[in-house]
Amino acid sequence: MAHLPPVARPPELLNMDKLAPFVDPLPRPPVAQRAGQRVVLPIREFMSQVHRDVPATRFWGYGNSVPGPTIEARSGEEIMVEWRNQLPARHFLPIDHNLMGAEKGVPEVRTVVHVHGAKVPPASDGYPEDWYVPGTSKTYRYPNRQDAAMLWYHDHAMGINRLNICAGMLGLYIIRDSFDDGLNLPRGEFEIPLVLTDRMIRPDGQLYYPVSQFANAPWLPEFFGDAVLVNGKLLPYLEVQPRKYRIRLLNGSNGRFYFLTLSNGQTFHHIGSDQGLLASPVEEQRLTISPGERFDLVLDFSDHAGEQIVLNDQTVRIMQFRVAKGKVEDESSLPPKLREVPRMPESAAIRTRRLTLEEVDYLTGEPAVHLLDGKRWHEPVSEKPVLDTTEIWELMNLTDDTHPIHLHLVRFQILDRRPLNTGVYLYQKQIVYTGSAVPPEPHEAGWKDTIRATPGACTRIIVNFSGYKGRYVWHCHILEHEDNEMMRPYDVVARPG
Ligand SMILES: [Cu+2]
Repeated sequence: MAHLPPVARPPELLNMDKLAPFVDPLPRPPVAQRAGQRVVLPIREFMSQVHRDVPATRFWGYGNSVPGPTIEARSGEEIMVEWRNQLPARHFLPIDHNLMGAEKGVPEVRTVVHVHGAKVPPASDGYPEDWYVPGTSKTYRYPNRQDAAMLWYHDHAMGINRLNICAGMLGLYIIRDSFDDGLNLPRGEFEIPLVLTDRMIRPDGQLYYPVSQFANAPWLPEFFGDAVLVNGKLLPYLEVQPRKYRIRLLNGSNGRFYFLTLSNGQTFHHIGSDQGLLASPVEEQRLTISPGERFDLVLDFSDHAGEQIVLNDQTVRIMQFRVAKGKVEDESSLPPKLREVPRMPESAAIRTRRLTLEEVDYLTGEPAVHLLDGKRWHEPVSEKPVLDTTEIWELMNLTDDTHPIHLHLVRFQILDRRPLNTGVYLYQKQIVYTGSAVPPEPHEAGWKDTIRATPGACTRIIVNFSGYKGRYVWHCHILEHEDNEMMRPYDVVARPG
């Protein structure tokens, strides 16, 4: 079992049960302004109200909103983004100086931006050690040579990533292409981004980040807040017409998984995964989304005129859809066939890597660390796939938790998950499967960049390492794990000879 450090008693927090529900309209993040191919985004401190009855909250984010302005780009059209660090000199969330890259003496406030899901040259990928301090800026190049998909940008600074993202440093990045346009899916005002982030909020509106009882080692292995922000608001409502909507959903939370249903039992038409459209829509009544994942959905309210429908996470209310009465013309489509997703055959792989996900508990009572392949961040690079080759990565999860694993640069497909005897593997390094391989769920059968590696199982993914040579990272997207060693560099290398 996980060895958890003792948690310091949190201060009084906002009582979510006493908060008036559905009094704030759902905000839509603004679209980032462009001057030609260029975007400039300041990273700064600002105040924003999360609820009508709660005093304004201090955030650190992009532009003036959480989520930040949405960057819109066309597939194949290169853009440049200048990310300006205009943050204050002191951090307002608890830094743990024992974590890799956050040692004493390293500047407290630093940032570097990664566009999650983007295929970019290494110098623009936001390598965690490429952070920079307030008063400086970096301009990154995004070639956008990839299919239409909803990506997202966020902080990736070494050792404080969980704090920076918790403070508000995230936003959406949407790539569009003519194929997607041609499907006539709901668009414009009928396309709604939904960004879910859970937070702990004090009655005075300010963010709280939990700490251990050790003043010199405040890191905790997980963060779950009971205040779930949707596009930066608590319990918002959205007025909709009785017609189809396209919902672009991101789980931008540090560690929370959501289990989403609609109060009227209505189905979600799942049309796309992290890296773009599925082959055909998948009907679901319950969605499970892990940190970092994106779901592209169509919701059809045409049979629900006049209804008030609540989006729930298990038993917790998240937001409300208010469907107008009457009938409207809906010229949009939900095609039965979307985009072809050619299955990558296992025979395409030139090598298979077996990589463990492990949790190490210290007998001394120190907090656990999570490791990839038993290695820490600073150990020599061990994964060096050759450019334009295909590999199978076997993610052997020997822990009791699901870890959402994300690889930078690439898109991949999941082959299967197979339960195994973790004890035998840990102590004898032998694989004893305890069941047969389970194929991906239908909504996972498209292109992915973040995959749930389930506990006590081997999750196999197949990856073509195309795009660029150079150094990237792969990591768990539970940010508390990522900040404490559950991240490794990997190199895409030239073909030998
Ligand atoms: Cu993890």
